[in-house]
Amino acid sequence: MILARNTPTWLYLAKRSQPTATSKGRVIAFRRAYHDESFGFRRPRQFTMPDYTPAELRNRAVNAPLLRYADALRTHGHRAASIDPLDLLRRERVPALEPERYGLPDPNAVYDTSGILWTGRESESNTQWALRDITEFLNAVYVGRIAYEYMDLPSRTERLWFAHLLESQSSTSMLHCNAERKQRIHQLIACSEVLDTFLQAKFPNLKRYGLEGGESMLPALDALIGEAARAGITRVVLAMPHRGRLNLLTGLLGYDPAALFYKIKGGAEWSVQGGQFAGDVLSHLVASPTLNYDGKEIKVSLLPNPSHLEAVNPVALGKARAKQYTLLKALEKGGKGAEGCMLGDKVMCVQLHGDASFTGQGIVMETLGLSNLPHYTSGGSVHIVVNNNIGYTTPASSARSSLYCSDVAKMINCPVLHVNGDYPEDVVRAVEIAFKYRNYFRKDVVIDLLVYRRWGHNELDEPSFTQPLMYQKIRARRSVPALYEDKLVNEGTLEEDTAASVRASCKATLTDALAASASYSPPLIKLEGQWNATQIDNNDVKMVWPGSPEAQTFDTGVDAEVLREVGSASVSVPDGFEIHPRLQRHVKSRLAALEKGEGIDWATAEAMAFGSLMLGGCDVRIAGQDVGRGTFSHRHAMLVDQKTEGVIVPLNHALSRATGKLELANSSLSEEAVLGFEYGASWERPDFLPIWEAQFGDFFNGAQVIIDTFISSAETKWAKQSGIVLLLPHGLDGAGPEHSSSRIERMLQLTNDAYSPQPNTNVNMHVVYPTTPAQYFHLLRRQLKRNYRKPLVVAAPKGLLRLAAASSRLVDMLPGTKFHPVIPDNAPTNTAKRVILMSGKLYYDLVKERTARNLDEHVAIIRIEELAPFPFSELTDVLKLYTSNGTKRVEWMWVQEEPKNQGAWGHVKDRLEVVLRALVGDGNVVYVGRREDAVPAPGVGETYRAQQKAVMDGAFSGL
Ligand SMILES: Cc1ncc(C[n+]2csc(CCOP(=O)(O)OP(=O)(O)O)c2C)c(N)n1
Repeated sequence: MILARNTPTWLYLAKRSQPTATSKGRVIAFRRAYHDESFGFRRPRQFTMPDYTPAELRNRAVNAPLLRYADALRTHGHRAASIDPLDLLRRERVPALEPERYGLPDPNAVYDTSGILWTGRESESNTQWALRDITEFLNAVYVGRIAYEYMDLPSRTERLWFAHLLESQSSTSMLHCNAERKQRIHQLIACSEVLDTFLQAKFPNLKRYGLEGGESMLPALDALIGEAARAGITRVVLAMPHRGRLNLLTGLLGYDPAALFYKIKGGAEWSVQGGQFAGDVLSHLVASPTLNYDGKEIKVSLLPNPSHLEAVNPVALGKARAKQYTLLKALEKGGKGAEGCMLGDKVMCVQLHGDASFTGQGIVMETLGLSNLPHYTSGGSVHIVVNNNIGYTTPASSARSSLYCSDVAKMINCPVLHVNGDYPEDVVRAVEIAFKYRNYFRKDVVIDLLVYRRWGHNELDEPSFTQPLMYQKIRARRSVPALYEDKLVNEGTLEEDTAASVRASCKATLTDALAASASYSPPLIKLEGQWNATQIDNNDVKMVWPGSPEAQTFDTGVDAEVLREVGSASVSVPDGFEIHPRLQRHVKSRLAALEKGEGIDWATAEAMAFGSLMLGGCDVRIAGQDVGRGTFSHRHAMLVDQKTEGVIVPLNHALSRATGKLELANSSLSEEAVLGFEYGASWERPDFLPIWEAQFGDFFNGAQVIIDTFISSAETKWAKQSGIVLLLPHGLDGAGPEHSSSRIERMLQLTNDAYSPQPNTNVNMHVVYPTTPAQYFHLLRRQLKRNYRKPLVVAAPKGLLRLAAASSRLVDMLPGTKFHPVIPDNAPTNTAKRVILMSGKLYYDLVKERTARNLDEHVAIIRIEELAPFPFSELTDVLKLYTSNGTKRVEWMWVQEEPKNQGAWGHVKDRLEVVLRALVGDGNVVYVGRREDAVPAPGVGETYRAQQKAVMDGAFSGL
């Protein structure tokens, strides 16, 4: 371990720490084996600290008061530490820190500290310390400008790890501090101040969310990225909000200030060919530079984010994990094997937060909750809360119910380091310690960086309207860079002239860049790296933008032998693996359907889509609550051994020639973070199919922020493609208001689908309501069998999953077959009196009812399977059959089971009119469905049935 090299104590610790299997025992280990490892990931090593030696234990008993005193300092030191630059934290006297309370009244008394303190001098046998020295020592470690909260960690090993590290390296200076490092810190914070001053002078009306007061954020990140690079990490996925973003971009991430000024003056950040790029605001700009620390390269990707604070957190986590898998896969492809590559070895997720948002936003808790879950951990994120103790105008006292803004992180037993941002060297030290923890244990860690905000929320705000006293204090302060400069000059690390020339040179760079911005033109955004070209079905595919004329969909059909091979692999059970007796029927009926080539249900079609993509080298991941079995107990893509609870994914082990993998990620009970995570993963590479399934469709509304601000808009705002699929079980079946509707109307409203036929349809996301397994099969495959990527929202089946009428034949999936946006009626068109246009599961009820009423000859039922983009031309072709010489021969009717203000009606109405007017000059369509309602469906069974009957009666009345 890297740590062991640094100090003798660490060598000692590393030698004494032995990897162990898992603390939870072998059965659980086995149960989790699939979840932790089957998708190619390796679990991080686990460490257990050995017990104290017998002599140490004896001393701990003999000197129990001293032990209590030392532990009190470790536990309560943070309550007295000088961590707040403004000293606004309510600090009380902390009696627990006084030795007298533990029966230790005499400062001169000498105690044996072995097994109690970890002074780093154990090897010198110098364990006899006077109480005065012990007090001084413990106060220096625990009651300084860094405060630690680690004593509540449930892991004894982690607690001891902290105590060892902090006490054996108790110097208040940085772990690796030298003059060069100090000068770099100075350069970063001084230039940050120069930028803020420059922007204020040149663009006084700009909201720049400056970093003044919080400049230590830059050396913090610099130290973190540098430590990561030195430890062998090659990628950092970084998420951050508005505060100080411009300072970070230009100060550390190499963002061209000319581009910044061009943007400030109203220019675009990119130019895009063939897209519908709208761009985003200044405080969401991005950069992905490759930085170099001591010869080690590290690529830092600052992700774009919406204004919704903290919403980007799970996106970053998902991207970081997916990136890790890309690297593992590349290793395996190169025949290197991935054994040496543990989670977090090469990729690190870093999340910056504001104090008010970190405590206030629920997605923070949801994302933290994912951090150590199988299928979700990325090997530990480092969180830095840039804590200015105020949010907009809300003081900490009204922003949180807890003492610290970081307290939410305690729910995952995450250590927290609070550090005073006025002291950049302490900040760097805190960051280095935090990184060591993350890298040793591969778990999340939080740095609460206490700073202040010199101006209002933005520079146009007046903060003393609401915080007059706080701002009196702030205005009386010299800036952080100025104070640090003084310190370095006083200690002789920096010449005054050098300090001045650092600032002058930063200013000159900005002045030149401002002049250059007049002739600046934004770069053409390109599809780079894995997004430039990929392999789909083992063929090289050059990727393009969705709006490009070259954008196309390839054949989604698959050979019958391959379908049969995949289908039977999907239910193959290895010898000795005991599946639940009731699943025997599931296996048999799938095999029988494959044999016959008909009666193929949705789960089989899905498995065949997954497996065929895997054979083509693509990976598939389906995430959400209980997805392995499936909410409706239909999928069973993950089987559980009845004797051991061991888990297999048949497609992974039985489809041996597949080079892609299937990951079934049973998620925590979250929607927003889990969808955000999947969405972040979708940004990683195009040969990957990420699917999020809601337990019931309506629960997506807990993730609405992700859908609004990422899925539906990222291509337009940020030129980001995503092939994510949302499976949202939809349909009224008597289950009441909340399990009936995926609110498909909202998805449709979010699309930019055109109201009339357009030559080039680049809709922001596709919304479909398929009625057959074959349609679903083609849709899933279509997601990857294209040279571009597009989000897909599926109103997914519930009751249809087992409905025999809603099954498909193998021939519907063979080469040459495809997804049909419109499914016509097979009945003769010349006898039809009415054409019912509709979408989704009601089709099967309508067909049954039509036959029951002997109306097969007179009513045509036409399914619109793809609602966005609206299939103008396909529908026109079908409806033409019901017209003669430009006049209508039938009555047009739209039938839906959803209330009128819901379902697809609002979306289709105008578009149907356009189609019909063009065909027959009259766009009139009769609406049949539920009337307007505040709920998607009633909770009273009788009412539901009466309403459903009324819809049916309406559909066939008057014939
Ligand atoms: C979800 C959400 N709610 C409200 C806002 C409006 N808003 C922007 S910044 C801000 C204050 C944020 O405070 P904090 O998280 O402490 O960060 P700071 O601006 O102090 O750095 C608010 C309320 C937002 N952007 N996102």
